Amino acid sequence: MPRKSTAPGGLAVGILNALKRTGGLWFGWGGETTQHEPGEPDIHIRAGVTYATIELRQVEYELYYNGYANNLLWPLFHYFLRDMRYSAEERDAYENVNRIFAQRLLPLLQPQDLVWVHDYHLIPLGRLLRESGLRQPIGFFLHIPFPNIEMLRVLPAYAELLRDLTHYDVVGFQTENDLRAFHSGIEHLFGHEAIRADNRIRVGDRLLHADVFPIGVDVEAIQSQATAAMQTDVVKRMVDSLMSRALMVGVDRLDYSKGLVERFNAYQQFLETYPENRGHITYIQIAPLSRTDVRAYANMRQALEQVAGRTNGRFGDTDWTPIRYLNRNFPHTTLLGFLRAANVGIVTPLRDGMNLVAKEFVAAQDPDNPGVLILSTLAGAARELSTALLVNPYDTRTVSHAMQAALEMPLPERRERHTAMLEVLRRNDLSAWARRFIDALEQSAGMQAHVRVAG
Ligand code: GDG
Repeated sequence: MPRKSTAPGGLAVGILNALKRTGGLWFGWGGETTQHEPGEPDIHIRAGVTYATIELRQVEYELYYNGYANNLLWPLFHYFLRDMRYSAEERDAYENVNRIFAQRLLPLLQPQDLVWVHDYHLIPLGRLLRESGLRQPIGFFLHIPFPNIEMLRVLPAYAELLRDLTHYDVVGFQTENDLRAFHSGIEHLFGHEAIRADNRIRVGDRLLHADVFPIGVDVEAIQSQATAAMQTDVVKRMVDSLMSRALMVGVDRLDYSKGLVERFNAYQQFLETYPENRGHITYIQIAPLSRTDVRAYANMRQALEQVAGRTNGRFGDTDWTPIRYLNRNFPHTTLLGFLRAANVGIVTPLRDGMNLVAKEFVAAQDPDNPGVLILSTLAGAARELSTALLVNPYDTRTVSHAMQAALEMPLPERRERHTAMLEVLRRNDLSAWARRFIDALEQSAGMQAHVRVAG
């Protein structure tokens, strides 16, 4: 569970909402560090969910969280080799912290519980739980992309990582691409015959179900929250401040994978190429700080401040600021209000497992007068949201043209594109996603049970 002070990422937003419906136990790092050996989990109950959170020792926070998880696995899985750093000490910490997690989680589990492990910080957890004698089904869902074997092989412990994944009963990915990449690793390690036609993988005496489970959003809740948010002071003040200018909005955790530098450059190009828009559009970029202790993030932050400053310095006027760039965390419902108010939603990650903001933007629109989504082909969401304006985020010239096309798009076309996307979102919303995964997990053991979540 994230600290209150940090921006909630997609993982927390997605699973917490799903868990509130099924009930169950959430187990994970509470976001606090300590100088001592972490004690017993802190347990509290809220809205039908039991939260069991543990602390990390400061040194483990450095080596495990900042180090192995966010300085190695995150960049590697997003194909950013330049930002990746490997250290054997960090690898030991990754194993150790997962072992502590397994030890602390075990006593909280009941025999009929299903266990659903989330994301790259916890890949070894399934094996460690099994080694401690846990028998019930354990599933794993990867929120970020999975790299092809040619990329994964860069990791010294790539074989162990792949083997760890085979200890789960169900392994879920966001897209077909990620599943195929996983297959490439399995094939490399265990041979082609390990992959069976029915999405099962056989390794030794274990049979696991590896499949695609694209995460969704709660469409109805977003629609009503976004509509209500339009009446709040903070959203009204923002809308008034536009003085009838068009609005483009981006909402991203401040992360190099989100393509913000390229996006800012594209916006600058757009103002150059289409000067008639100067003074008539405002671009609000909300980018709450994340992982501030990781060096690659500090470098990117500096680059962004430079481009934003340059654009505002060059094109701005006494009564117009082209980019409003905010490193602030807003309440989620306020963000939904901003998204609804926008004529253009801009989501251009260089690589992204799914990207919930793209889906939230679509769900938040007024169906009678929807805004236009510009979406990167390198976001998992592009597979489902195929009627967005799809762009390659590195191609800043094309992105700048897409901004113009979005602003000029006639209402019937906007509606048509939006209706198609909304339909896709409704078909595979957040509860459908969680249900499908849990069904797969239950089938793996033919049992009905409570859900326990480690995230
Ligand atoms: C990972 C994967 C995958 C953003 N700023 C604020 C805020 N947010 C919310 C957004 C959205 C969530 O955080 C971000 O989700 P994303 O999917 O866009 O990105 P990641 O954090 O990288 O999430 C991603 C996701 O997991 C789920 O599987 O889609 O690919 O990288 O809901 O609205 N929320 C609040 N204040 C903010 O300032 N309250």
